[in-house]
Amino acid sequence: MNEKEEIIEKLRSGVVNCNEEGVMEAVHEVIKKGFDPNEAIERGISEGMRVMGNRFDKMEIFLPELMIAADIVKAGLNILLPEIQKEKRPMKGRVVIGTIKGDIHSIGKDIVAAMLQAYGFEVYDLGLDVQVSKFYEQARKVEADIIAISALMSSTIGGQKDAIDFLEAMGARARFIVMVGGGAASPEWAERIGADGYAKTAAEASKHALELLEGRRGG
Ligand code: B12
Repeated sequence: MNEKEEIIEKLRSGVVNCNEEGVMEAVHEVIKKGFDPNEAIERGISEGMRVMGNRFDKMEIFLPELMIAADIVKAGLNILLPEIQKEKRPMKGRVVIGTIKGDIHSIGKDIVAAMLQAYGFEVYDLGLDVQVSKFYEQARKVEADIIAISALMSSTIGGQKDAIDFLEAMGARARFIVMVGGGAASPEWAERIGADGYAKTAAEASKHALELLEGRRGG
């Protein structure tokens, strides 16, 4: 294993083993050695969180352990996300992003927001538990191109449809590209509610956002 792979593995296993010290050491090594922070987040930290998510689903771990892992992830992201934002690229478009009302899952959304920034988007992050009308209000205010909505629970996913219906009701649906994602969403769901795009990971979301925007601008 080369040095970069070792650090990525240290990030992944650090999250899985709730080893905050190990994750922090690895995060600082990523910066010191000049490795790509996107890759460290996607293949290291996010992957570790996905493993923990699956263990939680299978009841191999319980909520306290999951919350410790989530806190470690957030601490690591707090240091790595600003590194991504340092990479200046030409502005591609504006995105308003948030986790839908009733839903406080923020990790995936934060990663998507950071990755979009890395791809050159100007990102306005509304945070979590965001009311449907807020997406429209902020998008109108900043003249956004894309509204991106995250939902992780079957009890909150309906909010993505409500947000699209709200845009329709305001006569503004055609003005914005709407992307949906998060554990509860799927390509079928996106199609059913009339969203313009769906993606499974932050990297896919960023690529797809560019494609959708280029499509709208006529290539
Ligand atoms: C971490 C976690 C928590 C943490 C959240 C910490 C935080 N600050 O975010 C805590 C412990 C607080 C928590 C609380 C709860 N949780 Co929880 N949680 C999870 C868990 C384990 C992982 C989520 C995560 O962070 N994954 C890692 C990230 C990187 O992945 P991701 O979120 O999927 O995001 C990626 C993609 O989806 C995509 N993406 C994300 N957003 C978007 C948006 C767009 C536009 C696009 C294109 C793409 C995209 O890109 C991301 C990066 O690659 C999931 C289980 C799971 N397997 O997902 C349960 C899970 C989501 N939680 C669940 C539940 C029920 C709850 C609670 C009600 C309590 C409970 N009983 O466990 C509360 C919710 C309170 C509320 N009102 O929201 C359920 C939901 C069930 C359902 N289907 O309805 C799940 C599925 C667990 C389960 N199987 O029971 N949770």
